[in-house]
Amino acid sequence: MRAPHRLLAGRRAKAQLQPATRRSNFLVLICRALFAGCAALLPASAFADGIPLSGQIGFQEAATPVQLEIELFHNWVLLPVITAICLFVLGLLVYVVLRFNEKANPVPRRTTHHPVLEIGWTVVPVMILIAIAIPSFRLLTEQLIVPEADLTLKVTGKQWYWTYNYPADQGGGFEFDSVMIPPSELKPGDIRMLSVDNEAVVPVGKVVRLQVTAADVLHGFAIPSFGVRIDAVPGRLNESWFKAEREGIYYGQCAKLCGKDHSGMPIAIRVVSEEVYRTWLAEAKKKFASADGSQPRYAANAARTAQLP
Ligand SMILES: [Cu+2]
Repeated sequence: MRAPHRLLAGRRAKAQLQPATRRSNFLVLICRALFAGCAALLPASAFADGIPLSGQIGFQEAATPVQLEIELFHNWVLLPVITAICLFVLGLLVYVVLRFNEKANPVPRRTTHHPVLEIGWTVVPVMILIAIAIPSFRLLTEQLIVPEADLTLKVTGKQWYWTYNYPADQGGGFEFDSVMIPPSELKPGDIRMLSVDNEAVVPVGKVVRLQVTAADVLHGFAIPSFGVRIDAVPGRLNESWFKAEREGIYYGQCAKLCGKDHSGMPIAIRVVSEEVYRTWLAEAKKKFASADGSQPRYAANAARTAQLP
């Protein structure tokens, strides 16, 4: 049995936690337990980081707290609600078909209004929508209000590749283009339509502020494992953030129809340890210091891709 003072201290600590945080922590624990259970039944290859898998249903594995909350919200709120509604409507339809068909009910009642029923079927869906909207808006707010950031990554969408800029005041001061590797030049280990020549690199466990814009038309910067999806709009700077909790490489794609090579501008973010990040930063500084923009490289790749059957 626990000593009374320790019990009290535990209760006090619990009381200090926000109820929403406690609930959310509880859900996170349940989700992780279920995930671990399912993971044991599946081959290790099913959990490769940050890529969609053939035959996959559901989300890519979460690598940030925001994406984990999105998964919880979807799996434990939206799915049960929509399943219950579908079953209820199906039940009503079956009941109506059986009970009120011409044979079973030859003389129909002539009732046309039922105020209680009408108010009920208006108010109940409104209540359901409000119940869904509250956690949904909380999630949206969490995605868009950037906590104190450890580093900033500026992203510019272009037809049809991404440019990443590492600001000088954070040890950067360079930018580079990230262009998809054409299918004809893939090497072993590369992923068709997802691998790029230059990946963006960020340290693990750090809050990365994303500043996203576009140079020509609307693009969408979306990384499923990070729970990030934000429009890249010419003349406008949109902000989001992520905090990757595991090392690995995470892929995303442009999420706005932006032209003929919309499908050919993948996003690849490599999450590494702090030391590896420092080393990469020093090397990238030299490598990209004299880069004058690699639009010619994109043009050359595009020309090669166009020749493919
Ligand atoms: Cu695009």
